[in-house]
Amino acid sequence: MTDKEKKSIESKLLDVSDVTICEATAQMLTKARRDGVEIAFDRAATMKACPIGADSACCKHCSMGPCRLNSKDPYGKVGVCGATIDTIMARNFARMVAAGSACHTDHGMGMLELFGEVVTGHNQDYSIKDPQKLIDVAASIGLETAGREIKDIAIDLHHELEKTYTQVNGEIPFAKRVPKKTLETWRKHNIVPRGAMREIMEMMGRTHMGEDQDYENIVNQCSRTALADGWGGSMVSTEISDILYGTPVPVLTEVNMGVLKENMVNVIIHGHEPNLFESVLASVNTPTLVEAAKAAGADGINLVGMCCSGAEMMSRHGIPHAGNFSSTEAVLVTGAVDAMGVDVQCIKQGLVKVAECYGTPLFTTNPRCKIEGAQHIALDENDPRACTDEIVIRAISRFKNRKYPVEIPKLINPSIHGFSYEYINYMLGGSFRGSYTPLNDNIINGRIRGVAGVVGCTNPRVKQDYVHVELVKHLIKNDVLVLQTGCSQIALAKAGLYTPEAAYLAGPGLREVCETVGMPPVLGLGSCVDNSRILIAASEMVKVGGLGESIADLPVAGAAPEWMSEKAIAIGQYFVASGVYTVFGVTFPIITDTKFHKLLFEGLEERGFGKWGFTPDPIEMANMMIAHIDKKRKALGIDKARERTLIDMNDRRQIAAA
Ligand code: SF4
Ligand code: MSK
Repeated sequence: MTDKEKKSIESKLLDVSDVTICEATAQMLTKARRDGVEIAFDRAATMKACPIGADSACCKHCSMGPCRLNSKDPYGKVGVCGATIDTIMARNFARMVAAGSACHTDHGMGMLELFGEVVTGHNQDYSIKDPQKLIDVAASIGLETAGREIKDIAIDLHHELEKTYTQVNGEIPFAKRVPKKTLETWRKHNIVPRGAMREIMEMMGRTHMGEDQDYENIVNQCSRTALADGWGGSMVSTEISDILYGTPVPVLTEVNMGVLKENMVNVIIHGHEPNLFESVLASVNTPTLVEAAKAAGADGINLVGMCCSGAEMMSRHGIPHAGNFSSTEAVLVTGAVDAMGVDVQCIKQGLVKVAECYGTPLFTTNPRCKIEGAQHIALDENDPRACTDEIVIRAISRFKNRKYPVEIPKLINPSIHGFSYEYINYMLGGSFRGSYTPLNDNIINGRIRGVAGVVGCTNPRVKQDYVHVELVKHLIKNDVLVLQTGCSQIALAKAGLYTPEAAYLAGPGLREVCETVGMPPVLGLGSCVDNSRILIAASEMVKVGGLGESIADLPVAGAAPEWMSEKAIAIGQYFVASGVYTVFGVTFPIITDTKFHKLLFEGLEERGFGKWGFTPDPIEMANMMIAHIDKKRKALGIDKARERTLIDMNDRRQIAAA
């Protein structure tokens, strides 16, 4: 690169303080620039997003195109085949839903396949760790459990859950968990998923050139496909992971890049499926490997997670977490990572180059996700240790021969995670009367204004973590209890909100509840497939009573403030189809003042579902969600209770001051 070219790139780079509020990532981005290494923040600055694509105003579904419509005058022209802007945007959106749902569903199907191998005795490397969860899941879909052997229930459960993926007609098994009125709405619109493979296949076929060209009809199938993910592929994945590896309960852990240790062999696992990580956990605790690390001069082996597999292992085992999606390249810049193992999803190809610059071996482990330039060691689930021991051995060797100076940001946040649906049940009601009744009661009496799910990615096109943190702070200040998954919870953990002490940031009602129970005002439920836990919690709130008959009646809202992936769009659509108002930030692939926009942002709600919202501003986002929660409180007739509660609090203070 010439000096002139270098200068031109440098002039486009943003100030580090403008791209992230994560101090550790900022420190590493500064170091990367010093070292002449490029990471995603700098690539985002020099790669201008295509404005036509950002508006979803182009189609490349056939070779008569690609056709570009004018987002300033969307009805001014049509594609060569005659496709209108609404058809084009709906088809593009639908294919994002299909791709996102396919990712989660593929993950879930892999988990179920492993479960099948375990229950039939063909796999001895994994086992059923939570038989009670197995019984509960089986009972929830109507299987007989009383007096039966665990193995027999497990075989039936495996057989039944396979329908989630392969069934051609009928309703997926977890439709039985959906509140009655919500299910009636789905049936009325013919969107109860049959099986994920069928829905995704139909979605892809219907969005081919010359097939479904009615945007409303396309959106209907979008909902059906997304529901096959949320109440199907993702939910099976969560439930089977709990059965095989244990249902999370709150655990104190540490988050941020300071969890890396200069004097230890640092191994990072990044991706989504727990199978790899669970096996690495066994490897790093193997005495011979620990001895080998010590013989190489290390104090031991330090296993650390990132992104969603990190979030899952943090929730289940308290494994420290080094950072979210936007920090995965930055962490390599520390020079302290002795090996990074990845499986599937959200693995940036840019990792290869950064890893090379710092001499870190980067291993892909899943045949579905190889990356040019990375070393592939396949994880065979019938012999997982062959792969994971090798990763650890290579990490020890890299530690012994470390060539690069190590700079680890000295930042660590203590953090409590692992609030599964089951634990929330227990936490609120105790062992004898575990239930969501106290939650509903506190919503009805107004101490808790409502519940928000704040989830999803970080995105180098917006200041990392900033929108998540400001949004959540504003929500809890207004007495909204926040449930989180995925990379979003890591942003809040780094901001120090995952401790009971953070309740001081909450409004008086939520603070009182948090202090009584001893919980943080923000609860982490796991990885992005674990959004299914939020769906189950919402169903339980309906079942307990007092807050309406369907999920659409609940005073709840959702947000993905810094989303980037197609999986996030699939998640958003299954929340909307389930009845939840869902607001996205960053950008939204749509043109306002079109029929398609009106359908997503208004029409779906009129049909009994939730609806989409959009704003890049965190405070506006919080206010939109709070306004929706208040609208639902009013419809339920519980708005007055909240007014009284707040007046009571002020009254009490005034009385005390008098
Ligand atoms: Fe153009 Fe129609 Fe082909 Fe799309 S399907 S590229 S709008 S001709
Ligand atoms: S990893 S999908 S960046 S949450 Fe699930 Fe994070 Fe989003 Fe990937």
